[in-house]
Amino acid sequence: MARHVSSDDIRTRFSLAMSDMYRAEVPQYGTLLKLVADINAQTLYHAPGDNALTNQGGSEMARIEIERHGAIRLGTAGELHTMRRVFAVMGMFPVGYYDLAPAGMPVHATAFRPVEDEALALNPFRVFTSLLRLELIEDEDLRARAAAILERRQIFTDRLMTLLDQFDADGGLNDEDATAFVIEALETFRWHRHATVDAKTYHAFHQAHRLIADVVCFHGPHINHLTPRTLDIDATQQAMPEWGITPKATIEGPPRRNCPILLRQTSFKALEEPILFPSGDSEEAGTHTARFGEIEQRGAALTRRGRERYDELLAASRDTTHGLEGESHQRALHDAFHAFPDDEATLRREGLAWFDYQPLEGARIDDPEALPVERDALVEALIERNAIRARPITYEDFLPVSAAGIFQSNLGESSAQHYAATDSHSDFEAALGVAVEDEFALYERRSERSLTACLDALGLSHL
Ligand code: OOG
Ligand code: NI
Repeated sequence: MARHVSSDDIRTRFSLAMSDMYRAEVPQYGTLLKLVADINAQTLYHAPGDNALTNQGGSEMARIEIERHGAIRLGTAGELHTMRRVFAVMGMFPVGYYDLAPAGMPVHATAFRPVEDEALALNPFRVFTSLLRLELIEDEDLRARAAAILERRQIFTDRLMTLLDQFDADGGLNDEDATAFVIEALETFRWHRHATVDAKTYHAFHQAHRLIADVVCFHGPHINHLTPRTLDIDATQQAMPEWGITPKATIEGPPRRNCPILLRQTSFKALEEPILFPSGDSEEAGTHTARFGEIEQRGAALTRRGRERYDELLAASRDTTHGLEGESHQRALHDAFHAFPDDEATLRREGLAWFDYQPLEGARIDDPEALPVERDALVEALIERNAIRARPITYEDFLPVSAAGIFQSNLGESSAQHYAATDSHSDFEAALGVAVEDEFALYERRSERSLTACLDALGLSHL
């Protein structure tokens, strides 16, 4: 039997193919890639060898060039279930649950992404995948029509379904089948110029919520953006107009800091694209806005405690940042985050961010009995003695408040509606067919493993 291609390889083949497809479909995405590559090269050129911006080391720098995230919006539980199987072929698993209803979006979501260190280092491709919550559509008739339309559509090709069964039975795909898989899976993410419903139906859904029209009226869940990772989001945002791109007014997430934390994002507005509605025997021209561009800058993953502090400060910042844009918004946000420590040692000692530990070359401990036994104190002592070094772990996930801001900026501010806060975490997992992984547990495991490896290397595994 021919050898199986690794999931990491299939993921990279797929993400490159998707990037090529999106560049051909949305040329501004290609411009954005060039701009980000330019800014990243300049940032690295001017950065000292070892600094907070680039402190994640060589493997982190290697992945930046191909690092992307994208987003799709699905219509039914069945679609989400099959999508999970599609991503599993690429070594991508559901991490985190994002409820967007409190922010006025009738969807909930997860992020499919690699979870193991080696896979993340090779290519951390992620797809923010939301599922429409039809039960939040108030109009009963509209809800029933949406459900009927979605029930009829098949967003996966027959060949893809066969390949999924084959993958599940054999535990992998050979080279030829992996190539077929990439081609077939790409079809699900492709843009369709032809709406599946007439103009009147489209406008009825659009009126209820623009997101509903986007999910219900097309053959499939077109990829709506692909996001490259920049090393300096402020510089990129500033340069966007010179490159003919108009960014949204504010950067989502935390302010600029010496030690970047979590995720900062900004996007350019969705394009108004020509579409065709079926109309009797002919077609009727219309437009649809869904696809946009986005950039992101990633920093350290926060512990639960750090994240709580972040959420509190962000919520409190609303009082002073409200209505502000651009530089003045960032200044007010910066002030609002004054209380959040901004050096690695304090972030580590106060248990606010996750760190990865590596033994330093030639390090030896001759007096292990002199070391403290308590974990945190031990870590600090080993760092003090130059036996190990600590690096912040990169945040690999998303932020619900920021995601809502990105949704809104391309759907229009008026898109936010009021939905009763009914958490449907368990409905989502029932549709998915598995539980989503807990992002905090993944970071903790990674941190723990790296520390255990350090202790082994230093002959301290008994501690
Ligand atoms: C997804 C928006 C969320 C992000 O980066 O937070 C997102 C969507 O518009 O479908 O992509
Ligand atoms: Ni995004």
